[in-house]
Amino acid sequence: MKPHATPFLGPPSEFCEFNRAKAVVLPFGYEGGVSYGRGTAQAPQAVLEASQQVEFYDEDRKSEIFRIGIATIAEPEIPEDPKQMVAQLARLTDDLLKAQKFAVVVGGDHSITSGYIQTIAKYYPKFGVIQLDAHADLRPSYQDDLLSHASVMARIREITPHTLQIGIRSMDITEAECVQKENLCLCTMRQWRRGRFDLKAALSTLPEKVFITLDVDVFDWSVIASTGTPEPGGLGWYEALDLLETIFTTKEVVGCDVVELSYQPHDPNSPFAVAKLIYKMIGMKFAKILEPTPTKK
Ligand SMILES: [Mn+2]
Repeated sequence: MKPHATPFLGPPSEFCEFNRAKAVVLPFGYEGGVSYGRGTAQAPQAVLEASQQVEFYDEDRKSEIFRIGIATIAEPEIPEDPKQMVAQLARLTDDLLKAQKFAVVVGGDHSITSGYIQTIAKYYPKFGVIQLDAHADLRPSYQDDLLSHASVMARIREITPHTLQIGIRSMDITEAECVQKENLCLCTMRQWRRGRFDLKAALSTLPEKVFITLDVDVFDWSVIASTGTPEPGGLGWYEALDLLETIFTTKEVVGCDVVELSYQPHDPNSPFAVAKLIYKMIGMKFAKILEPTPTKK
């Protein structure tokens, strides 16, 4: 696979070599399904550029996470047609899983997740999907589009019934009925904030292997402001990191994507936060093998 000209983080070149990398960042800025704000097509490039400013050393891991090897794939030409786009991402992620990489896909709008999930289903007969998102994304279809970003969890639930949705604060009545009728494990942002959600208990109902799909609109605007369909009142930075840490230490995370960032030239903070988040998640994934980097006293 062709390496990206701006590798994630910009570490010394031997650490972004594909063969030795344990993690791979795949930029995939598909924007076909965005219904409100635009700018997701340029988001992966903005994240890669912002990532050059992220410190190599991570104070939580007490380690330079990049040493496990993080390769970055050149962004492909993405077809406009949603079906072809999903098939393309399924092929690309298949190549990465075949090579036993932990692949982080950087979107792009949320419709791309269907492609990655098809691959996960091929490799793992039983897996769960944890969605961090402001929106339930459970509409059977949206604007006659089955592959719309507003329907992504409906599509995923056709592949696996094991889903957990956290941070939700926007849904229509059909989605609310679906949650009720199918008894879905969904934690609204308000339930989360009131401390009425037992995350560990919810995680224990999921299979051991899980995929995390993180829509950046789950965050509060003070963390990430630039997203296609913003909703007030989301997760704080440390709150999200603690939540993710619990997932990564309780389950085997087999893949993840970060979607719906929108590139806005006046906002350098949002892509930087996404870059740092991705670095932290890679650190969580490989926490057990990361050696603490010696620091001078
Ligand atoms: Mn969303």
